[in-house]
Amino acid sequence: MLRYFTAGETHGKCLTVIVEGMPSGVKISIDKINEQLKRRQKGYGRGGRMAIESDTAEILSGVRGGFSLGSPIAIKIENKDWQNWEKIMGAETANSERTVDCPRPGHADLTGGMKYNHKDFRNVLERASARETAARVAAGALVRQALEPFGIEFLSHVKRIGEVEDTADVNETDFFERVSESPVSFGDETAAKQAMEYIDKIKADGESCGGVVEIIAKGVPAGLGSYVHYDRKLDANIAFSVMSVQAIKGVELGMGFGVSEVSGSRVHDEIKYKNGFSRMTNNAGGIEGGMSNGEPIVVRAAMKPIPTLYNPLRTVNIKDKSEHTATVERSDVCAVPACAVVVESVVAFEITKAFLDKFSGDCIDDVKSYYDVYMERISKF
Ligand code: EPS
Repeated sequence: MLRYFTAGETHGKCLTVIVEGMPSGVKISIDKINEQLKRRQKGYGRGGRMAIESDTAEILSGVRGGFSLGSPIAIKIENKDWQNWEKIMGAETANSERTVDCPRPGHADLTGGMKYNHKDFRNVLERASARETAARVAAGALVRQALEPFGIEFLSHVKRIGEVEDTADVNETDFFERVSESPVSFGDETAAKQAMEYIDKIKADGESCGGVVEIIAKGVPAGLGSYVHYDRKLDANIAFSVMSVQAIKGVELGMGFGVSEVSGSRVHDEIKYKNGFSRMTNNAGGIEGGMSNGEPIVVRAAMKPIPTLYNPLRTVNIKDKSEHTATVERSDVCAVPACAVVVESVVAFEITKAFLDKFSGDCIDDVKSYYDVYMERISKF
């Protein structure tokens, strides 16, 4: 079973991720991991930190000569900012500079402090920070390489930033090229301009903003996941992993909440047959009964505004319980384009996991054999 663990604090020495369950013989490119890490660092509205970091993966184990060994794969991403924080964050000696006393509304600070008995909220925020998502992107970028020979690809874009929606059609031929060049990962240039003006205004007001991201997985064969086991349902596992991303407050598949507003005939995708089964529409977002149905998998996620406001909200000082404004930490005004890359990565991880569960094998050649037999059988169904 494919799984991963991350370790690391935002201003600690480095981030680490251990991925376990990759079959042997998968061709691994470190450049492909670094490409995704670079994508995650981009986006209009980010704070000062991204100018300091240039996230790069170092593979410490589990890969030899460009191929996975079947053993756990450990990846390290250095925090360049560590040199500015060593005295504050050191494992053996740490001083009390930069203590955080006034928890930010909307952040893990207060409840995390109560739960782990940390009176300095820095001990919470250092781990709760979205910096950890760099490790998750590395994990996703690593494992999705196992799916490349099977023609499965993952795409993402930003659908909304605060009040500004991108209404461009994802099916336009050059849509994702425009997205990759857009500072806000929009397909429509006019809307992108409006989104950037919106971010400027939000920043000037000492505010932050969220948005909606959309992920599309293409080439996923029918039958990943399960209708039999609640805990193997593909939509359930995707929703879990997306919801586990920092700042995500909502997840939708296909039509999502829209299914509640119209009658059944306008929701359910009619079936046709031409060299195999397909659907006439894709309101289900590629998943029916907890299983992929062969159509593209479409996932949307809502990101809340980042809780650090330069014009801070009211809170209470932990020391004397007096009314106070929240502590201001350096942060991003808008990280929605980065969030799209993170959600794309966790969706890629989940789909790779479901793929390797279905076509389970210790080496990629066995996986390929099981895949071929299955595809041959369902092509004649
Ligand atoms: C982030 C690094 C962090 C934040 C951001 C994401 O760096 P720093 O705290 O040093 O500025 O910019 O995290 C948050 C917005 C948050 O609320 O934790 C990154 O690498 O993406």
